[in-house]
Amino acid sequence: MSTTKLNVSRRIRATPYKSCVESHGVSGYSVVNHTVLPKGFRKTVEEDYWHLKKYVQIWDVGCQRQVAISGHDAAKLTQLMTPRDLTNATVGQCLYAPMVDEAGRMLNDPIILKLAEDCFWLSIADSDVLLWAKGLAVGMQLDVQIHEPDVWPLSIQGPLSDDLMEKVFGRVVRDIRFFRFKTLRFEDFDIIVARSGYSKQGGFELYLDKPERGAALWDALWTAGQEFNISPGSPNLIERVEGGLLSYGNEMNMENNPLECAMDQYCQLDGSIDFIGREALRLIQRTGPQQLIRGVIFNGEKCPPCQSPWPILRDGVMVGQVTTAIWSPRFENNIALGMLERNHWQAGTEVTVQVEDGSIRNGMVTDLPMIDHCTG
Ligand code: THG
Repeated sequence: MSTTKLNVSRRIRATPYKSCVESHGVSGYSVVNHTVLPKGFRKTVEEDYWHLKKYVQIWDVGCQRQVAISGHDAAKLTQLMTPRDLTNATVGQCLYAPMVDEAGRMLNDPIILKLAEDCFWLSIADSDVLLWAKGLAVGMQLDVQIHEPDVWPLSIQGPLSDDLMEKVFGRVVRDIRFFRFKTLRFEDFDIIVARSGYSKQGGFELYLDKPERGAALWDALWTAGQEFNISPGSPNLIERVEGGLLSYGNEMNMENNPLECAMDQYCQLDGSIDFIGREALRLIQRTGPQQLIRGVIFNGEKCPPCQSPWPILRDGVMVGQVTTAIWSPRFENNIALGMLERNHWQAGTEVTVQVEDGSIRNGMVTDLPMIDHCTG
């Protein structure tokens, strides 16, 4: 039985997997892209963490909404929206891409799926990309169609993902390369299956476009997953922080640029491609970013959730802010993501963290993803 009291409506949308997550005892939801995101089941976040690193989980990530851009100018508009070079992207490819405004500020960080030469899906994080895309298309008189398709991603994550997926879709799933997708058959319809997902444990994302078959898809995976000790789950905060996976609205927002977000590998600033915000980013690149997202590990008892940024100090002077923090059972320490000012972001830098419960903790800056030797 669900104990949550979140009322859904047409503004806060349910997903096609609603009855499935409820029957598994979902304990709470977040709301992303005006859609519910189930965040917990019967296990604690720590139990979920160990389970995710050992077995396989099924996640309702229907909140990963798609902005579909198609038509003659689809490739042009999609490229205008991101500094990531899409020139050599191939059909069947997924590309993690910062999306910026005219000042080079982060608007979103979607995964772009190239479905055809003239059709792209932006699988978005939590901001209204549809409005930005439509505004650009109208303002620039582009020949495109833009809409939010009735597509509901379902994620299979964990080291046993391949074994589970092979049982449902056949050996072909093993041939899907990282950040590529294939169209596969499920019962009597086709479904896009990508090797991607919001964890570092490996897995797949299934882009269901038949919401009325959501429960059937979930049930088939659930049944096949029994021998692999499958569990219902959700993006795991501990695993995500250790893995250095960023969350739009938490680690970054419209005040940040992608260079601060350590996304320089996704920014083509040599002038060879045309995108909105290019000159602004080139200017920032010339001086280098003033701050950078880094890992922080800090001591003391289990920290509370980070709801407002926590000051990071060095010798009593503020040099950054924690954006997300949680206790890691693997490091047996608190771990965090945070923005560190220049001259203070080098791994090994000793800092203190002002936690929201009033306590002051000793900590150290780490590389991302966090690896064992960071604990010293
Ligand atoms: N899957 C899909 N859509 C999404 C997310 C997702 N939209 C919102 C949000 N998550 C976007 N954010 C991320 C962040 C990191 C990654 C994916 C989406 C990710 N990064 C890899 C890494 O950091 O190791 C590498 C990506 C690459 O090399 O291109 O996977 O999870 N559908």
